[in-house]
Amino acid sequence: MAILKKLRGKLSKTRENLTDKISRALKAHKTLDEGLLEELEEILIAADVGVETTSKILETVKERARKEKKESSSDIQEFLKEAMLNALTETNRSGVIDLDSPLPSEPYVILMVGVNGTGKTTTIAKLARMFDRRGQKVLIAACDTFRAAATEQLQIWAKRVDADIVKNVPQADPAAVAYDAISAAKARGHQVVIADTAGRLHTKTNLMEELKKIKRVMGKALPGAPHLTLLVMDATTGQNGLRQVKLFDEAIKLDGIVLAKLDGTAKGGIVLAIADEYKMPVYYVGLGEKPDDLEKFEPKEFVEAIFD
Ligand SMILES: Nc1nc2c(ncn2[C@@H]2O[C@H](COP(=O)(O)OP(=O)(O)OP(=O)(O)O)[C@@H](O)[C@H]2O)c(=O)[nH]1
Ligand SMILES: [Mg+2]
Repeated sequence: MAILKKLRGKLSKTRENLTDKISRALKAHKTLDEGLLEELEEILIAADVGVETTSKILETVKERARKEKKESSSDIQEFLKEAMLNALTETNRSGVIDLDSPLPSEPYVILMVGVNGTGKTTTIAKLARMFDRRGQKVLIAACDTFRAAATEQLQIWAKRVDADIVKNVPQADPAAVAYDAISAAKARGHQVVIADTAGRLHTKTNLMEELKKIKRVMGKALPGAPHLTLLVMDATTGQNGLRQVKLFDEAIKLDGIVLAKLDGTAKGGIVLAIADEYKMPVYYVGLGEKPDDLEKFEPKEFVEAIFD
């Protein structure tokens, strides 16, 4: 499968750091003894799988090895793979909207949030490209009115991916931009609205209040909007990033995550921690800086890509 091949290439750092090390450890130990378990624990934690998730995974592996009386390297590897897949799929995925299917509402409004520099604006361009390729008209709302040059950056992206844009003057109220964008999309027949927002620290209460306001005002422009609120996380930030999930979710209720910059990290194990600790689905992963470098996150493909 072409996509699996691409994923494999892009995830090479995580493969080297996680699965290659696991293979070596399995080869060095012949049985699932304490020494091997400790080594596996170290490897998983170093790849950002998270302490709790790691012990859960290893517990499952140990239990299966004991029950099925199998502990060859290939058996253990298979058990590990399955335990990881389980951790990835035991999220609230039942509520996950498949953006490949016909959109449940038009315009379909997506709100993108996250701390500074995680990849929000780039991800918006990538999503816009994806919708455009399917013939869905996209309007981007330039709600980052805070950072100088944010609107220009977005405008360049919009042009590249054939999306329309609604903007306002610097320091304008981002909620007002969101309102105008949704009204424009309704009037001009856009199927998708994607709102860019300024990067903000999850610990800054006033900035989180601003996001709440954007959400509220979106709902006034179109009942039910935003339909999807996504947190863009930077895969290279590691365990610290996990607190972002919690605090953004508490403030504005997230539907899921986009994990950007997965190509640049050896610590791709972070997806396991997100899924297992927060039961939060990862919708997409960013695999580069270009508009086509976005892939839908499929747990099975991900595990295959890092193991085989
Ligand atoms: N390698 C890689 N780089 C990425 C990816 N996504 C974004 N970037 C880079 O990360 C940097 C920041 O991206 P932006 O999209 O501007 O991030 P942002 O969250 O909008 O930033 P602020 O608006 O300042 O909060 C840029 O240099 C992007 O090219 C990705 O998936 N992979
Ligand atoms: Mg931005």
